[in-house]
Amino acid sequence: EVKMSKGIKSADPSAEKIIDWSISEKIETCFDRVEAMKPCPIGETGACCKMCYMGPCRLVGKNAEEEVKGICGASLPTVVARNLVRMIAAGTASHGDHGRDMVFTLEAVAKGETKDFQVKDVRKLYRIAGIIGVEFEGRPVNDVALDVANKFLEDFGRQRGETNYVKRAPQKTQERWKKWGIVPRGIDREIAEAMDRTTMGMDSDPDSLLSHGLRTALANGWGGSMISTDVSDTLFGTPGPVKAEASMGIFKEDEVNIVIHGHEPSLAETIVDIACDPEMLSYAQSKGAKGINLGGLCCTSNEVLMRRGIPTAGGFTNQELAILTGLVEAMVVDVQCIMPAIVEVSKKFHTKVITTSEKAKIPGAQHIQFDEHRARDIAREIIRLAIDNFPNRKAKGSRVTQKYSVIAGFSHEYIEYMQGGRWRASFRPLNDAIMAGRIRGIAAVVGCDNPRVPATGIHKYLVTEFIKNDVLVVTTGCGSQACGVAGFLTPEMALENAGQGLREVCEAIGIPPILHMGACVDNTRILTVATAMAAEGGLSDEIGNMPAVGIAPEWMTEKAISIGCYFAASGVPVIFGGRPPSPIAASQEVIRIMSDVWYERFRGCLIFEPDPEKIFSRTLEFIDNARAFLKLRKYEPGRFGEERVLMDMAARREIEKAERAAKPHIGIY
Ligand code: MSK
Repeated sequence: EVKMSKGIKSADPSAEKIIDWSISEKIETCFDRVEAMKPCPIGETGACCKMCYMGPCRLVGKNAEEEVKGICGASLPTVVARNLVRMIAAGTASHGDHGRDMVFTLEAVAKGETKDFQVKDVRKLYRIAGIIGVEFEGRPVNDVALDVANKFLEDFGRQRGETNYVKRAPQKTQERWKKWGIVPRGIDREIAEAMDRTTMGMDSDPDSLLSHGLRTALANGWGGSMISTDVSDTLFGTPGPVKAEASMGIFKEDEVNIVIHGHEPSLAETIVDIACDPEMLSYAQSKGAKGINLGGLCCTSNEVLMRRGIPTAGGFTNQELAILTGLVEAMVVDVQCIMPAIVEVSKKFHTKVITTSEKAKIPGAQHIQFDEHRARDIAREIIRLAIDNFPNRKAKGSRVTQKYSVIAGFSHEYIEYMQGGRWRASFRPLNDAIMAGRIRGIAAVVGCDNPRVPATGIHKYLVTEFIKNDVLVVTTGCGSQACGVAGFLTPEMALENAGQGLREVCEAIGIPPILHMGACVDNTRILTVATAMAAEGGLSDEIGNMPAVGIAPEWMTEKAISIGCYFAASGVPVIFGGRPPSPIAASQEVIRIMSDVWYERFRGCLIFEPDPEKIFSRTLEFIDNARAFLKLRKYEPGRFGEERVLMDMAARREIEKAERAAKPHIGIY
């Protein structure tokens, strides 16, 4: 029997209200199960080896790091490293599979096999073609699209060489990858090798294992995920600023509410189109509804929020709660981060859960297989089903009315555009603002929300503290929804909360202090922005050493681990928060490699820090250390602009010496 939750479970007020109601109604959610299910104390630190059936071996006890071995003789660092590498492989596989599906859709469009999609953003297609060496001048769009699709498909199965997008990284970053042997070859090859290396009797050197983990993660960041973002932009349009709404209050009493949830945009985009069809509207009216209202969850939500302004009901932990409003006629899910529990919750209401991918079926759900060759027919079938379900809605449910405005849609291209218009687009103003100290640095606050902590709470705390301290925040995935449902994604947020320097920059450019950059695959937009900033000059000439930090405050998926590792390998210090301990907590050697050794080699690292205040202070330490390394003016709130006084080298050295003397060395833990 599951003990019902008490106390604060979510920092999203609308979610908290619904959770309270679920407790009173005795409807179980993840917030109850998380209390009942204590984590395995061996598995949660990475100390359990189940790579063969002589075990599972538990590498615990006094001096386990040195003295305890598995039956095959594997040491604790070996086991912890192997477990982490398998997480990276799984995360890379998820994003890679997503990317592959997007390429298949592009291929179908290019071959004329589907009329339901087209290349919407030809400029973006040409931009990609230029990067990967596909001739585009004077050629039919679909011929270019087919060559691009074929080149990307090679990236999945390539056995030797480099993934196409490796060359996008700054030269110096690539050199580090070459030096340490982690340039990714093919996406599937790195995943397969990760599984092979980590099995019983294979690689038992933790450093060697973790290096391959980084190679696999890079196959995600500069492979599967980046391909996914670029192909989605090509097919559905590159995002620009768009206004929308967020919170569970987006659902409408008098309309058919359809939730789109998961990660892939293809079906969701089609549902958005078909929902606007007058024929569908009149069908909804014939059933007593005033209209059709779409709302999103998780990263499918981010996809259609960024491009179409479709409102969001929030992130991962809100999925059961959306059904508990009693207002959802259909929850349409595609892939990844879908709790099977939604089917159980839906049985208490009239909601129909519809799975659409053969890769993500749920017992008890209705399955309607998506096929990009007949996307519009499938979308029509799903919307009709939801409309037919509208008369079955019962009075029962926890209604929420409050909702917040959201500005989203900050793609790489738009961030570039907003700093100079179409013809003079650049990253100069952003670099200048950082050099001047108006912007102290950049924090990417991204990733999942997690019921093991007050969900979305660490996100909210960190982003508000960062902007107060003139740190520009970029966000993706459920992190962006945590900000959205708190009302943080508006320019007004800057006026009320940001430090003076950041506020002035936001007002001058007309942006919020927290930039919503998309879904979890779109973390790659952050990589390309960092690359462009390196190319612009004045800061670091590689991604490493930039005054920028990546943070996943409430991470929980294997995808998050893969993302954290590709950021680390690209040169970004990364901090993972949430509940202690960590999946590497059992081994000091693995902790050392992922912090000190990786930092030495790549200027990035992945550290786990559960205390939100320490995450905050350590982020500022990384940023200030990077500023000092780059010999930028020391950040002081409200004091900027004078850096334009030209200093000779002797004067710079004096400043540097004084700063070094004033600041104790802050090491990497
Ligand atoms: S959906 S991976 S809970 S960000 Fe991309 Fe959210 Fe994390 Fe899933």
